[in-house]
Amino acid sequence: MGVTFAMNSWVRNAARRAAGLAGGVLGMLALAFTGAALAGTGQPSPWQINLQGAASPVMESIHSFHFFLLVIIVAVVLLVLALLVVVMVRFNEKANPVPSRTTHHTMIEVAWTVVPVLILVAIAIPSFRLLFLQLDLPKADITVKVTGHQWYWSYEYPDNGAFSFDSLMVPEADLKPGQPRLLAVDNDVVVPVNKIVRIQVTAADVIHSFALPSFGVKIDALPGRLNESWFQATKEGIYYGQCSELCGKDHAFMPIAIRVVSEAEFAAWVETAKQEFAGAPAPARVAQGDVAGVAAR
Ligand SMILES: [Cu+2]
Repeated sequence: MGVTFAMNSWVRNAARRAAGLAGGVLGMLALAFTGAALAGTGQPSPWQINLQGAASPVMESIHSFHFFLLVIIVAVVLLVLALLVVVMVRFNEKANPVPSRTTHHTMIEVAWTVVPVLILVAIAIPSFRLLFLQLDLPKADITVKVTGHQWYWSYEYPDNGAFSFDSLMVPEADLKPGQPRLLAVDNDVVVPVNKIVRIQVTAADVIHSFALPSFGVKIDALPGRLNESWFQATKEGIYYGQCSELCGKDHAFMPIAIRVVSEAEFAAWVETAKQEFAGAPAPARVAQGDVAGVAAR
């Protein structure tokens, strides 16, 4: 019981200074966070240091959760830093030539066990809530089936006439003005704004991963399996993603482009797409072949 944790004035002042510093750092982080969140929705932006801007309820929740974690970790780091400084200044050989021989302090030991547990529980609750939000599918307005191939994506619209098409990256030499390098594709996926889009994701050859940062979607595309997720795009515009599972030599060259349009524009696009993509090989058949292959094994 000999540990002297008396709050003398030096420690009290240091604590006050640390609290001021923590407030300042948190303020700066909040500023950086809002600044970064305003920029770069739909695609990465130069010097981006934060997550891409949110364009779906799930991504908004990911942003809040991310910021919540940032606050906790900054507080923990500052507390540990303050304790280290106190130890270095107050208990170095010169300041404290005869060290205490105390080895245990029940209250402190209970506290440094219980406090981290409480922090973890505080993190776990919103974390599980977020997982459920991502994977517990609401009633969908439309379904898009996504199949990953080496090295492009193909899409099928089972609710809208079951047409399907392949979507390949636009090579750098063919980019039109405004098309981002390594992200633009020849055939965008088109979906209506504010509608709940269920995506069913599979692969025809190796494992890929369908990832769209602004919608908070990242789900593996596995041969012989059908994974599901969803998004609800809240803003019209074009949103880019990339394959996020190392799938071979052109892994970096199979981007995803989703164009979010009004309901009327979507209906018009469906009509032209039905004709444009009539007779295109259905990627579903490839995937079903894989499913049958797995079942037969
Ligand atoms: Cu891939």
